Order: sequence, then C-alpha cells, then structure tokens
Amino acid sequence: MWALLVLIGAAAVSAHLQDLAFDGQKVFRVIPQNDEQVEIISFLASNMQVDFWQPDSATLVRPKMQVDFRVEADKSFEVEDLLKESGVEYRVLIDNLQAALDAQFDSKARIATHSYEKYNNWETIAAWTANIAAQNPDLVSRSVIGKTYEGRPMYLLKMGKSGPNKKAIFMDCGFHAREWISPAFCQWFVKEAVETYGKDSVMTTLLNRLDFYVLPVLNIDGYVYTWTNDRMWRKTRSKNAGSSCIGTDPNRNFNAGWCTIGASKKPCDPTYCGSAPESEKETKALADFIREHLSTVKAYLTVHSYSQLLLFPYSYTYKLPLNYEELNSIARAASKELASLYNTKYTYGPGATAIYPAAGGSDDWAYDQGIKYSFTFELRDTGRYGFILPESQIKPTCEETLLAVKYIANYVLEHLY
Ligand code: 0X9
Ligand code: ZN
Ligand code: ZN
Repeated sequence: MWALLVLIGAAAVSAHLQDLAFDGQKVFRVIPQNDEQVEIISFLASNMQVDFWQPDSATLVRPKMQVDFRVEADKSFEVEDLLKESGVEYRVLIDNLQAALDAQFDSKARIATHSYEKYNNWETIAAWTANIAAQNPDLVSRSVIGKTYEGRPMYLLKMGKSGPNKKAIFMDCGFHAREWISPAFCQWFVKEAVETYGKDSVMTTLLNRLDFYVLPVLNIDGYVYTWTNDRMWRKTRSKNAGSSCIGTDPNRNFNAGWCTIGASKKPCDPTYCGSAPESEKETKALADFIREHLSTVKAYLTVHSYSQLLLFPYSYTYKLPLNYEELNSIARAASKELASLYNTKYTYGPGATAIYPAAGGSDDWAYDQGIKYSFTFELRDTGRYGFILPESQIKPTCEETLLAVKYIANYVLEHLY
C-alpha cells in the first residue's frame, strides 16, 4: 500500500521540491519609456540573473514595450531599489512565485490519472494519446513522427472521418516547455472533437471533410524538465558544442530568416537559435512531417502562451504576407468568436508588429512552404499569472480558444481550392 501511495505521489513530491526553489522570487512588470530606461533593463538582464518572461530576452526590449521578468529571491530587493532609483515605473506582478506555484494546482494531493482540467505530466499525456486513439478507432489514430533528443517518441494524433482526398489542418502545442496551458489546449481540442462529433454540426462537418493533425507536445524533453527540475524552462534539452549551457529555442530554429533578428547566437540565451536551422530533432521531425504532407496541409496552427495574441506572418521581417488582408480579417473574426464566451480580449496582427520581430519561427516557415493560413496563438493570461496559470482557468481558456480554432478551421474548409 505504501509503495503504491509513494508511486502516485511521485509527481506531487517532485512538484513540491521545486516549489521551495522559487520562494521569495518576484515577477516585475516595467514599461521603459526611453532608450536610457531600456539600458537599465539590459543592465538588470546581464547582472542580476533576470529571467525574461515577456519578451523572451532583454535584447528584444524596446521603449514603450511592456516587459515582465522574474528575479531571484536574493536579488529582488536590489532590483526593486534599482528600479526606484532610476525612476523606471514598475509593478510587482507576482510577489512570491512560490505562492503562485502552490496555487497553480487546485489540489496538492495528485494522482497521476489524466484530466482535461488539470496539467498532466508527459507520462500521463503519452498514455492518453494511446487511449484516446484506442477508444475512437474510427475518428483518431496515433503515429510517431520522430524521437526527441532524450529519446522520447513524438506522438501525433490524426483526427477525422476517413474519406477520399481530404485536406488537413496541422496544430501543435508545447513548443516552449513552461507554457503549460498550451499542451492542455491540444488535449482539450481532441476531447471536444471526439465528444461533439455527431452532436455539434460544425465539428461534425469539420471532421467529415477535413483531417486534423494534433501534436500535443513538441518539446517533450523540455516539458518533462519543467515537471522534474525547473518549472521555468523554455528551450529543448540538447547539449551545445563548446558550451555548458543546454537547449535551443525551438521557435527560433526554423529556416525562416533564421537567426537574423530577435534571436540569439549564444547557447546560454533563452532565444538561442541553435547551431543551424532544424538542428533540433524535434523541429526537424515537425518540418519533415509538414514537408511530406504539403499537398494536403492547408493550415498551420501553433499554440503558445501568454499574452492573449493571435499572430500571423511575418515575424522575421516587417514585410506583409501576400494575403495580409485575408489573414487579418480571419484573425479579427476569430478573436471576436473567442471573446464571445468570457469577453477575453485578444490582440491580433503580424508577429513583427503585434509582438516583436523574431526570426526562425514555425509559423513563418510553414507560411513560406505555401501554407497560406498560418497562425500563432498566445493564450491566457496577460501577466497576472503568466506561465503559472491556475488550473481553474484551463477549462475557460480551452473553451474560448476552441471557438477561435473552429472558426479558422471552418474558414479554411470554405476556402479550399
Ligand atoms: O517568441 C515566440 O516564440 C512566441 N512568443 S513566446 O512568448 N510564447 O515565446 C511568439 C512567436 C511569434 N512568431 C514568430 N516569432 N515567428
Ligand atoms: Zn465543451
Ligand atoms: Zn512560446
């Protein structure tokens, strides 16, 4: 009995061990007003062990931009003093990260069974992919598109009623390890598809006439690491030659203006672009799959958090995509659909202007492959909890996002050929 309890308690224990590491850490929000204040932010970045949440690195900070960053406990007073003295206006978003982490799981006693309204660890998600396919053989099938750096199989679910010449929509989640709401959404989407097929007319038509490829977690190694070692990890877990720093930013690793802007060539940085495009096994597997299915894949959706944004190309250049007007009106309508449920406000636009220029992203790459409907979602929230979104928000976040995804899918269906 003890052994069993210890086993099911393992996830809770490891999560609990980690909590202690974040005691006293703070998350600040600043809006630098000029270049001088931007300089102060870069100073903090290089001298105070600051972890940038939004944008993802100090090099992306520009005047008037909202910047959220996490500070180690022993540095938080110094940082706060420095902000005060230099006259940079700031707000403390999270006063004690430990407390926020404690609140993200609704209950502390966790059993490793799958739940759509909880954050599931990788083991649980992997088992779920097998089960959902086994339980819905006429609607869902599972394949493996490759293995991660640490050797984990990358499961892909294909959903849809079989039929001739079907086009498809590809959606992935879990690029960035700490963005836990993202994999939760991919799981939710699959659940909604199987539960509402034959009941909801839009979902039924979508699955009759289109296939959905859903990759629930791309960066599995990173995701596992956020459960076992560091909740704030972002990148992959691959080794870098000539450096002791680990990992590449998978969303800087695609061959779309690779490493020309908004990405770092330094392996220790959170936005490290990797040694070459597709240097990561995970991004290579995704790119290979899409290249092999270019004749059928008509839309590409990639799900991140946080900021409540719906982005489309380009991010590696300020140049607008050919069908800018079309993408903009789809994003406007999808955001409106999303807001219809809980009034959650989304901003939309080309990545370069709506968030920041950043090259090597999967959305721009997919678009340049000829997939004319390519979107990046940045889910809830806008910084109150950031990456530590409480489990009580999984359901509303997923329900509203589902409306936007269904809108886009339906648009794509009505504009095939
Ligand atoms: O910077 C990113 O990769 C995404 N934001 S996040 O905070 N989740 O890291 C935004 C991606 C937008 N698209 C491209 N930069 N291509
Ligand atoms: Zn529902
Ligand atoms: Zn992300």
